[in-house]
Amino acid sequence: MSERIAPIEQQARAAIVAAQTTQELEAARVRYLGRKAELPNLLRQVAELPAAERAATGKAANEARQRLEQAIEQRMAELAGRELDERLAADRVDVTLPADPLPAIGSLHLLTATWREIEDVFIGLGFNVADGPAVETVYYNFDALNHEITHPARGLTDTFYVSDTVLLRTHTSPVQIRAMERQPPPIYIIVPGRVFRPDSDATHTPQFHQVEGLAVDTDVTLGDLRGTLLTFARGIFGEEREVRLRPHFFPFTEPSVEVDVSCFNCTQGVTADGRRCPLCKGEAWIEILGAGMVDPNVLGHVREYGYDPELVQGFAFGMGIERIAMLKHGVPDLRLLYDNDIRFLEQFG
Ligand code: 2NL
Repeated sequence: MSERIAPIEQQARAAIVAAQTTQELEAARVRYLGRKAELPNLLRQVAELPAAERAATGKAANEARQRLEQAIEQRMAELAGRELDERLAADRVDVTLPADPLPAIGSLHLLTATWREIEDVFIGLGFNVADGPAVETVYYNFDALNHEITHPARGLTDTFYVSDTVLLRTHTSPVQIRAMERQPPPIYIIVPGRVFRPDSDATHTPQFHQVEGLAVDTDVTLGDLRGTLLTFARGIFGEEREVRLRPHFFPFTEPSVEVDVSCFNCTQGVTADGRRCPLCKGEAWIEILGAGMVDPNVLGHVREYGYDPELVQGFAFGMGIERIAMLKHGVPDLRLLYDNDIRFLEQFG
């Protein structure tokens, strides 16, 4: 029996060396050392040998098995290492490559886009963009802007008060007072920003956005205001637009006007299919903002900074960014701007 051991071992060694994958090597292990393999079978038969042969044959077979097990283990480590290297090389990802297809990169929110479009028009006219604090004092928000002590906007129901003298700004006008304190005339600025009023219904949110504008110089007229707003209306709503100024009242301007833009959805209040225009309600005009000539009393509050109402005058205007965006894009409900429904947001890429 002992003479059969060496050829089996040799054959097994050849198979171990020939195995090129861990799978092939595992198959060789089963074939040469498995339950039904020749060498283990031989080992089981050792017990039946004559006593004189038993020890030497058993020892030889056992040592052959141990050598094979060791050889398999060694080869297994080698092949497993090689396979891991190959897998790592094949799976390598260059994280600096662009994804394919390119992922959606999102878009500006309609309010942000509108904010920037408005800025662009006024920057084109030579205005600078200013900003300032959202938490203001009663002085900058009302007193310096010629709001009578009895003006309803000053009441607790129309303004978020932090204390008797501190509030959340109800418009961005206070920034314009602050700007005049820092810079003598001429001044041409617009002030976009977040403002706060305690209204909350289908057409009002307690937080919204405004752009105000201010021009103070020598020889500034209502005609300059009209021309500025006409350029604005055409820049935002289309080159065919006209503007119309109607008398109004604001505490900080005198005279004051409300400004309409000619409807961009109809002609003379009638749509192309002959019906009353739903956008302007058949009026042919749409109100877009309020404006006026800066009240000399307002300039009086910054007289010491170079704004003598006898020497300079100015115009000012204010508009709601939400309103401009909704009119321009036909958004039917203010809340759509704040719900962040992806189906709405994606329409303004
Ligand atoms: C409106 C009307 C307006 C102003 C805002 C203003 C600012 C200063 C001086 C004078 Cl510092 N006026 N701002 C003037 C007229 C109208 O806003 O309906 N906004 C939505």
